[in-house]
Amino acid sequence: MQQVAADLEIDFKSEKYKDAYSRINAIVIEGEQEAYENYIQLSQLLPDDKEDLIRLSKMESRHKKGFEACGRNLQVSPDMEFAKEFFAGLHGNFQKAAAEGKIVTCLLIQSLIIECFAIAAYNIYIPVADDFARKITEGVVKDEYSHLNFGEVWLQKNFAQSKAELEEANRHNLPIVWKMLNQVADDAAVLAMEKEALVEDFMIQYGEALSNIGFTTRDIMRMSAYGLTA
Ligand code: Y39
Ligand code: FE
Ligand code: FE
Ligand code: FE
Repeated sequence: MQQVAADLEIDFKSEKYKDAYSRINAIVIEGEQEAYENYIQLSQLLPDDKEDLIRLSKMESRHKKGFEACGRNLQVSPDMEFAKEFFAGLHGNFQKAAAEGKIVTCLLIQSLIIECFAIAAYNIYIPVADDFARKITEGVVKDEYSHLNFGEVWLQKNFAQSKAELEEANRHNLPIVWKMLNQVADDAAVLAMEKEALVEDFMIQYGEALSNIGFTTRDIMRMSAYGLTA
């Protein structure tokens, strides 16, 4: 049974909650900003999909504004320095891939890994969020499914020539996600978001995405095992 904020009597005004929120809120704001930039960069790498990708980038910048409002609503100032550091690994790998024109790697990092991370985090957050943040997050998560879908459709169409690069990019980037989850677990717990629930939801989304793209169950098992011990 999913616990809800009302049953847990979460004190959104406590110093402990606000302290944890200053980092989680910052992560989400920084994530949305980087997602905005990543889709702009992808629009330059994929001229045929330019309009769609620009549209996605605009959604990301709206998400950022929504989450900034969530922080203000709780009178929390987001710790942006922490958040930049938190994303540094995936950010660096995306930048490196973009510079080398490795579109498949860029799509795996942003449209599969980061979108699945966002979907898991927002799904787990919604039932335990304050009323203001819940409404914002419900709107945002619908968009994130459409971003994941963009990546799935593109990679499914180009599966044969992308498969090897996807496996390589998975091997380099999935361990980073587990490190990020471990880093944020204590703060997430203060917000009544359990690490086990985050991991479960992430693996369901990511596994489904890999399956939709064309990987076999056997491939997915093998790919999912990377970095689980990170
Ligand atoms: O595509 C997007 O909008 C993704 C950038 C946003 C990522 C949000 C990352 C959320 C991780 C939060 C971890 C909280 C437990
Ligand atoms: Fe977003
Ligand atoms: Fe997104
Ligand atoms: Fe390698």
